[in-house]
Amino acid sequence: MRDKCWLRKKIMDSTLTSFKIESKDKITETIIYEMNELFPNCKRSDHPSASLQFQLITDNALGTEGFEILRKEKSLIIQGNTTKGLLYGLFRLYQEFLGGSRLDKGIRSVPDQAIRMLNHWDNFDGSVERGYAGRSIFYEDNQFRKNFDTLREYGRLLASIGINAISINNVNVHKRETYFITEIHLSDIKEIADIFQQYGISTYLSVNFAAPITIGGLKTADPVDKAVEKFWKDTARSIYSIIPDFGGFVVKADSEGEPGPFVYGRDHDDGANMLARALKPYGGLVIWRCFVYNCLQDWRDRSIDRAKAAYDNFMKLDGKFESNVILQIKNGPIDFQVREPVSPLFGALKQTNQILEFQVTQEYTGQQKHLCYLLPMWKEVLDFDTKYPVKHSFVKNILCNQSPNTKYSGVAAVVNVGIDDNWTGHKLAQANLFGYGRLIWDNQLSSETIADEWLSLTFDLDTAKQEMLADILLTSYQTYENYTAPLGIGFMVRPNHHYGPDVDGYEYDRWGTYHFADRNGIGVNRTLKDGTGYTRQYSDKRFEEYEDLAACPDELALFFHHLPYEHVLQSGKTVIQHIYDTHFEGYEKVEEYIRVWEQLKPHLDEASYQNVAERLQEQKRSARDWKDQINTYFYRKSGVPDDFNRQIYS
Ligand code: GCV
Repeated sequence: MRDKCWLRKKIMDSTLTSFKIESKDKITETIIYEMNELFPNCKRSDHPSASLQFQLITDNALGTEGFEILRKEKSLIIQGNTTKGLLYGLFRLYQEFLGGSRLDKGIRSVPDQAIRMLNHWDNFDGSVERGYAGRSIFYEDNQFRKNFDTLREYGRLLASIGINAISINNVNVHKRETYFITEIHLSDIKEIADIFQQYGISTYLSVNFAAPITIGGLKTADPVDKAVEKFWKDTARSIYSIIPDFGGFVVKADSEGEPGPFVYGRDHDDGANMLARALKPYGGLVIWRCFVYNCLQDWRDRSIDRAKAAYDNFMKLDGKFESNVILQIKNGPIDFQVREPVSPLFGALKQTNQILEFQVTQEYTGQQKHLCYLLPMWKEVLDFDTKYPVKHSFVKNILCNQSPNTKYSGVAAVVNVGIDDNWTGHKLAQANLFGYGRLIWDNQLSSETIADEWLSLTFDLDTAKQEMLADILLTSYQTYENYTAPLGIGFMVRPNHHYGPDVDGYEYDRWGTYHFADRNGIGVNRTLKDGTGYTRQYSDKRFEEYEDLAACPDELALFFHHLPYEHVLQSGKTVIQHIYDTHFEGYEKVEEYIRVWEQLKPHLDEASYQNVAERLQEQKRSARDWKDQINTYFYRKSGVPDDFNRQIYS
């Protein structure tokens, strides 16, 4: 029995008795199904006096996805311009009812971000790259699972949090998945796309730029080659003849071994635009990732800075892309570390459609063995002020305002879902999936509100106990940061699988992720003055802040500066004492989480209790490793003792 997550409760005592929808399409049928599921007392009726009515209206301000819920005496009315809007309204109504609201004031809601996407890194063999919740929900053993009930439940979960786009295969497209765009597999993909479409979700495929060679029999994938162009045009025609509402392509090119236009001396606009022209007649989009960097770096060469790569590669192309190309930009310049500055492309790109990319799957944040509620991090990114001299200079506004086509902007995230019964491995990691959807629909929601919403939909706790659990969620991101890599430094993880500490694991490797710790200090000098010059990729005001050590925020001090261990941070602590303190605090906090979870045991269902209890023990074991390895490493390097004489192994 799969976990129904936040949609587990039916409203039995609902006053709703009947409903009517004035249109007929796939989403309408889905609404009817949902009505029966969520409000079992509802019956279909043609009486306009029904106590819940769905009305298709014309109200431009609601757009294609917004809704309004109104109360008129005893009746509730959900209005929208489209059935998709009505569907979102229905899920919202459900949530509000469970939250105890009778909706006397009504609700009007329009999503803040147009594209609200999830990216699966699932492979046809059933494995999931950076997946921590079991195997793929789509594939096993190079076959489609065809487990449509699961997919329907998944579509339903995603619609309930407002997701409207999904890519269903890994951006690292291996040989077998390259064939997804051929007739061999398109009918299977259509079955998946049809299910998602009923929930208002468009399906995308990741494609391999070298497909013209690997499956097209051509000698080249050069984007200006006529035969290559024809290959992609024919491919697009064939896809849309089978899946008319296909979303488009997601592309990782010239990155970590994936092929791309650089091979042919072309640039990324050449590659993206060629694909875009093939999809354009059908309304398809090309989502082109900016995660392009040199992954064969020589650690001896201090002049290369991986952080600069995305900006260096794409800034010069601003304004050169076809109207249906969207650049997808990771939230930070490196790779989903627990702490990074916001990518300098936000605010700088002014004439390019853009999507921000988060990672819900916890590759670098504890791999769903550790609790790490990521909403506070995502809020910081969306609320980050780029300080460019424009009216709305926050990332959340820039995504839309600086995309030439506002409909082609938004947020995407690598999802944390697998075939595990509870979808996310760690039960509490469901909060990240739920919260991601809620936050990108409504950018004003706080991490606290989202935690409360999720907790009250998911557990049956009284207010005091729910607060205890909310406190665990809300402090968990800071806790994780505390016991792992300090002050924005990143990548002190074990190579390849990225779990557990290994301070020098990447230090002499080719990936460009170094901390440069020696006996005097640690950190990467990225200043313009005498470092890599990365700071100059930001707006003038942000440049000045990051360049100047006295102004640079503590949490990013080592990302931007190489500092002596005895340097005093703005907090008043030295770098080395900060490292010791945060590592002891982080570990102790995990011990506290275990105590709180034990107190909550009598009030939790057995499966959830066990699931989290086991993982908290692993988190404690791993946090202890982190604490002791990091503290010992820096004690050995610096020779500076802890002010409080706590145990550090030497
Ligand atoms: C899908 C990181 C991950 C890779 C991932 C890559 C990406 O490097 O470790 O597994 O590849 O990001 O975002 O493309």
